[in-house]
Amino acid sequence: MIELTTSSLRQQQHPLIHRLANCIEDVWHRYLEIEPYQLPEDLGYIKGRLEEEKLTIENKCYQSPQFRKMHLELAKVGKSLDILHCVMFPRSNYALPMFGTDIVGGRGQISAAVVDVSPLSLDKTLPPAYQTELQSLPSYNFSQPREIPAWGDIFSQFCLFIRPGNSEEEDQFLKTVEAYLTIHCEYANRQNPVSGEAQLQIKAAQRYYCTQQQRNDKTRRVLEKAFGEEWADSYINNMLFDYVD
Ligand code: BLA
Repeated sequence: MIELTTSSLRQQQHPLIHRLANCIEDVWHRYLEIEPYQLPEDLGYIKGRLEEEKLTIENKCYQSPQFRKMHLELAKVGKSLDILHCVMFPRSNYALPMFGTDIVGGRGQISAAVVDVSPLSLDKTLPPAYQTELQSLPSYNFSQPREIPAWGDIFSQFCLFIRPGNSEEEDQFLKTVEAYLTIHCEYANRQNPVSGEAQLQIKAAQRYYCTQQQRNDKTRRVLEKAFGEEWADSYINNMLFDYVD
């Protein structure tokens, strides 16, 4: 049932969002042993009101041996705003970065397209083998890079944050996300679990990542207008950026 409604929402969204949603699911299925992740009953398909416009949210969630929660969210606000949000939360016994991507657009134009694999280590760097793979990707000069906000100190040097200027740049963004995601899944498959002190550090770093993301006022404002302050706060803390202590 959720499967069907999810497929229908992406068909109404900006083509880049539709393509990226398909791409993310394809890579997940190809590389990882995924299983469904049980969402709280009322959070699969959500409708609210943003001023006079309808806000619809569709959530898809999976888990795998390495990932506690792999969350793909599509949201549509009336005819004016289309959103894709995706985060892969590693289990705390896997020393993996956080993969995250967000696309925000409306009326045919994407205003923000961001992707990163954010380090969760104390020294805030990615593992050397991981860096080597990212560095070997072809570089591309996007015409409209955007400035990372202050809370974005969680992002790596490989964070890509742009406003795509044309369809070629949209294609390049999609290719970059696919490449980051593929490197991420292949790297995850090569890792062995860690324990003890290392696991405590991973938990602390995930908590910091989530508390910084929770400070994104632009996300908060959209959700507050449609659902009110209390619901938005709970959704951000428990669904978008939850952490395990
Ligand atoms: C920006 N996120 C935004 C913007 C909106 C949202 C409206 C402003 C767009 C713009 O400035 O052009 C809204 N994003 C949402 C909503 C949801 C969402 C409502 O995901 C969910 C329902 N955000 C993430 C993740 C990353 C991220 C995983 O969720 C990165 C890995 C980044 N979004 C991000 C950044 C900005 C943004 C860096 C720009 C913030 C700014 O410029 O202040």
